[in-house]
Amino acid sequence: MKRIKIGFKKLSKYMKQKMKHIKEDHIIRNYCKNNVLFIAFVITGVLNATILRFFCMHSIENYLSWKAVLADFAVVIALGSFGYLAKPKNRFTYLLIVNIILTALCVVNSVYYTFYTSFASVSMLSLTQYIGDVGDAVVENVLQLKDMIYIIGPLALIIVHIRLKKKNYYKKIDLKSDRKKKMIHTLVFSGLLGILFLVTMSSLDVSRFVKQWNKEYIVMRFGIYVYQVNDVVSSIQPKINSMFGYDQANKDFADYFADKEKSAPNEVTDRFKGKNVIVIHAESMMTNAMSLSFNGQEVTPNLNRLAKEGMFFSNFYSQVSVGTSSDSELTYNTSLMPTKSGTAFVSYSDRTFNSIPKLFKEQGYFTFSMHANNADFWNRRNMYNSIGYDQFFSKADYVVEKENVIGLGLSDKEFFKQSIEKLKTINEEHEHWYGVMIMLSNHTPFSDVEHYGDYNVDVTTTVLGADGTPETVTYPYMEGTKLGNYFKSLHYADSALGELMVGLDEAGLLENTVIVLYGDHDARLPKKDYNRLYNYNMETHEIRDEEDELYKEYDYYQYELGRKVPFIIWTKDLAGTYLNNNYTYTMGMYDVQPTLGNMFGFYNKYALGHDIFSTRENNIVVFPNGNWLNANVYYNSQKAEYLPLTEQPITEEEITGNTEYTNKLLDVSNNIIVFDLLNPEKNTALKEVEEK
Ligand code: GP9
Ligand code: MN
Repeated sequence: MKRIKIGFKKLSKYMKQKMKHIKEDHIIRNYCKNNVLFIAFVITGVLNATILRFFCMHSIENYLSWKAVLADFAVVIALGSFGYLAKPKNRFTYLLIVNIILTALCVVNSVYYTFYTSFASVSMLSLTQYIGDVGDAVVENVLQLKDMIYIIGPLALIIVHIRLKKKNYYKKIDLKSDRKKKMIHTLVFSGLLGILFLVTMSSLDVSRFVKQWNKEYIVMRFGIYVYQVNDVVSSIQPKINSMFGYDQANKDFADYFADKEKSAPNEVTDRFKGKNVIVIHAESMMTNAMSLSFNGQEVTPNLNRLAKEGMFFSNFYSQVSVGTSSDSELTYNTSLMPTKSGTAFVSYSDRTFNSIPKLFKEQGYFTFSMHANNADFWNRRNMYNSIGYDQFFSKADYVVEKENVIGLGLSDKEFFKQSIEKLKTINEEHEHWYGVMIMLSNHTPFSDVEHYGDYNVDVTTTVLGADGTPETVTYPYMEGTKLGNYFKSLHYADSALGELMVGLDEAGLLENTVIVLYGDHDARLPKKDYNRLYNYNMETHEIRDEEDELYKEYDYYQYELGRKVPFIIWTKDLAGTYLNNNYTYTMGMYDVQPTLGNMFGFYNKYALGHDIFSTRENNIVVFPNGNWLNANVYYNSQKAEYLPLTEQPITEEEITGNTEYTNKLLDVSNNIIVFDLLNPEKNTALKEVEEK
């Protein structure tokens, strides 16, 4: 302790001396005097980046985000530091070139933002072939005065340079100082700013930076320059991944699919052939909430009605990785698993996919997706070309009034209302159509509580008061918890679903239509909230502890098994027919494509899942982290242990066999995407496998 005190005293003495030295020797003034050009370079670079944020994000905390300003300073100073290596007379040229590049970045992003409300990516350079077609329109309609303002940066630098030259500045400075030393000092300073920036990063910052899809957020927190570096790295990574191991991947692919045969027809084969389809991507809807009620009111009455009247798969799992919504769309559409690194939607959007829309298109369907969010979220704008939709209705196609916004964007109720109008036109123009509606309101962190409408997750009960008269008492139960807010949010989304069904029916759009609904992934809620949900004692209004014999443990396995999401296939006339059931087969998102394929008459040999009516009780669901699940057992690959789900004895062979199957499947899936193995031009084995 004493030592620390002495050390601290010494340090503060040293700092004081240094500060005195800086003050007395006019170090800052001299530095500024000797580095006018460099300072002008730094200020213009940072200013341009700030102006860009100002025009794109209209709130002060965004464009004056100190984190972004700090990052901009660190990058611009680092880039400028190399200028010190050049002789003073060449230094201007270097700084001007860098400044022009940074300015160009701001101009491109400014124009791009006006066009797409998002930021540019180098991966889009492959789309430059289309620029010729739209070039004139861009100049006429989009290039505005605000996009030109950044040019003031290089102009200011040139003016500063001319004035300095006149004053013979370049002859006076730097003659004695060591250029290399100056460069290193400047670089170290920028490094210190970088470290300061890093330590202020929150876990949300890190996660969004790694996932890379929320471009607005990255620019807002990291600045445009860091965003662009991040973007370049993420664009190169898939190319590096696909450089090595192609031959082995190709061979494994051929072996894996060599003996695969189409399963025999069953009672649902071609059952819905030729019908129109509406797919509802139900954001964060979970199966376990379907059986819950608060104060006698179900959390999801409309979802429950669809489940009761249709084909309900109550043991259905999403198989997402870090790509959440986009991973579920990938697996749903292609029957492939999420990639091992990056996300397929962001890093591998140019690959070939045998997707549901493409297979419907072969039958003459018009295919589309509707989602009232920015089209660049999860890189949907690009990926949807590879998935093969004919049309994508995104935020730009919806009227988003402020009062209709919940959470991330346009409320589900308003989204459905406007979508029905679009659907009416599609229905008039196309004989067969297949469309997906992606919901948005029920999204983490479920905190927009005041917009969800009235739904209480407390317990209201009547007790007899001291004088014998009945009294109404309310206990909080799930009120104030994240899970409680989720139920409120889910209840809102469910009511939007109810309104959609009514609206579709009124528009006559349910007559020849199959509704397919899937929960995209679980709500990723804290385990302790589930503990409260399942261990709340309704008599004492306390939480049961482990000592209590009624205590229900919500451990790792309960949590994993509780991540089930609903999968429902519904038509207006299905209730009461032989198909109207609760199907309890263990099923995953990758089984959807083959299952729908069997019902609608299409087939993809390279699906990794199975038609559930062919596998039934023998189905297996694998997860991106190597865990797997079948009717008998849930296997935890991280701990190499498992939870038996039935009384049936589990053999060592079953565990090792299924674990090998899982690893192989994940490898093959990853290789298909990384090496673009479904592209006949890239995969020489494809034709051979096809012919077998
Ligand atoms: C974004 C929406 C939500 O447009 O689909 O994505 P998520 O955060 O669930 O992956
Ligand atoms: Mn989602």
